[in-house]
Amino acid sequence: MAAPTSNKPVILYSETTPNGIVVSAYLEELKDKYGAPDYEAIKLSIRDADIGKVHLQVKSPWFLEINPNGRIPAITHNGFPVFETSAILLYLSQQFDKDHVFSRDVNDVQAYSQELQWLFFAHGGIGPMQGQAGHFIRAAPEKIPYGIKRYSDETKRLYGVLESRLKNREYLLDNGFGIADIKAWGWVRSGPRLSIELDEFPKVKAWVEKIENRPAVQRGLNIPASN
Ligand SMILES: N[C@@H](CCC(=O)N[C@@H](CS)C(=O)NCC(=O)O)C(=O)O
Repeated sequence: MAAPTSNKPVILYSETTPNGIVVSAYLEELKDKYGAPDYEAIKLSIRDADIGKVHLQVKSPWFLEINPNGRIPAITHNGFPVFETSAILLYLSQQFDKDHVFSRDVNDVQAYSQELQWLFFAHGGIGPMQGQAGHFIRAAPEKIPYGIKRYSDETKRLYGVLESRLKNREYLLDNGFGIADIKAWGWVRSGPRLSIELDEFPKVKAWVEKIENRPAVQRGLNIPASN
């Protein structure tokens, strides 16, 4: 079966997970600031049990054409596919954040590098480590204390890096709230679900709360809506 169609310029394929919500929150931020992009959110199943049975499943052949990695989130913009959360955030910034409200100008070499550094830190560090902690704590068929400890400790260490970064600044970059914050926030907000309490990291806790209070972010948490 073919990909679902839409007459909107941007289609978001997602689910309300730590990776999914960063893209929906950012799309809502862009809409608040610029009134664009107009987009449609399509909810995909990430359940293995739905493979081959449910058309809107991440391993469906039509979706693998959009994201060969078979994971949410992904977008298409006028038919052009983009996958990986941070690549999506950067792409949407170049297309829609024309005043560099949420993202740095590639020509401002150091500011842009700072943005990439924190995006990569969150994308390559917090996401995978916390994802593995979640797997060993909640999903693994057997309880493996070594795996639980290794990934929980590493996640806490990374939160410690954020804590020191936020000691003298409100947001991760010098120039205020933006895509690096959104990317890291998506995971850090759910640390407590893995018993990684944010009270240990007061600056991080305050930063999460500030981001969470943004109306666009609140809307993003529920996009795509449940069926
Ligand atoms: N590195 C990817 C990670 C995406 C990811 O792991 N997505 C999860 C949900 S949060 C998923 O689609 N899992 C389905 C599967 O593994 O089959 C990104 O940043 O976009």
